[in-house]
Amino acid sequence: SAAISAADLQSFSEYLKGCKRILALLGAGLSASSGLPTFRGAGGLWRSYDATSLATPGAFNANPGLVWQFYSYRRHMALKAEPNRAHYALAELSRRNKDFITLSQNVDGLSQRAHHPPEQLHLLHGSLFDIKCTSFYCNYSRDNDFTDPIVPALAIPSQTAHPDPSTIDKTGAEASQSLQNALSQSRAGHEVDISDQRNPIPDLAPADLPQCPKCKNGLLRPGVVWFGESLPADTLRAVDNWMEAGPPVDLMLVIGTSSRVWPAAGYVDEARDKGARVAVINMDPDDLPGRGLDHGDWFFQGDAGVIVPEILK
Ligand code: BJW
Repeated sequence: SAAISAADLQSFSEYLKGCKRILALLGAGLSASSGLPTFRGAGGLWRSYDATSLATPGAFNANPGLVWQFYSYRRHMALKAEPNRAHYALAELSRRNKDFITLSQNVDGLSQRAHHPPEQLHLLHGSLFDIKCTSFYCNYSRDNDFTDPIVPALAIPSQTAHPDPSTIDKTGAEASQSLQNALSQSRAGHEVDISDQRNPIPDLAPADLPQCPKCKNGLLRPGVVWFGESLPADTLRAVDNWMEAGPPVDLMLVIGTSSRVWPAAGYVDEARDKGARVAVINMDPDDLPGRGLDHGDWFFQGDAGVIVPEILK
């Protein structure tokens, strides 16, 4: 890519050859070239909502139907998207180097679908496809649920146009009919984006949303980490163990993240304190991690989908 200077590419490649312990932090920009919108900046809107304003327990409690429509749309889009060359390049580097771990803030499942070795992939913010009960007293959860839509009422219009009869019960069929009516301005037979601003967002009753099969009392929710919630304890522990275990960290890759969200962003300075040189891959030269760039760091400006496979080659 024209954005990479030959000198930077050469010094990075030379350094990479001698690296043993490598850490990567991934953000939404990695999946931008797979067509998935990021959270901040251009594309950070779902309909009229700021995407980050919906990613809170308060938003879910206030309007679970709205928040479920946001996540149902994101599940659908993620399933339709394909991993890009950067996801594959990172998976390949993991296979070559068992002392390389990746901390992903992404919940879209694209690294897993690019066959990233699971034991080297730590999901800091959970997954859109893990589902858990919201009831404080219930511990129900299930992973890798790719049902789309997860309940009929959450179908987007292109799905309700040709409903799969096997997934629709009576209540669900009624619910999906009402969604279809609510979105009747959409062009029949086309893949209609639920983010289309002309269509009103249907009001969904809690009864139409995913229900817990165990306690039969709580609503289910996506197994992602919302603002104010703790990151998965076992994941944090595994990352800490890796940090503490070995010799110094040689390299920290920071790919497609605005580095605004904690504690994820804090790993960059932690790796730096352990000796790591940092390589940032981002479209925006202002989105630098922690203390910014040091002498000996790299900044590769541009599309991660192009740059990451180029520099890891
Ligand atoms: C490209 C590109 C291309 C585009 N190629 N690049 C310390 C200080 C201040 C606040 C806190 C703190 N510690 C904790 C907090 C509170 C809070 C926080 O960080 N707030 C800040 C925003 C101020 N953190 C938390 O609440 C965390 N929990 C926690 O700390 O618990 C303990 C605690 C609780 C309460 C108080 C104190 C402690 C939880 C954070 C959970 C974040 N969850 C979300 C939603 C997940 C579910 C979902 O997907 O809906 O995670 S928010 C959202 O942001 C999502 C992302 O993973 C995360 C990071 O965003 P990311 O990936 O960086 O995306 P963008 O859009 O921001 O950036 C995209 C980048 O790509 C840009 O730079 C583009 O330029 C670039 N780009 N196209 C390359 N093609």
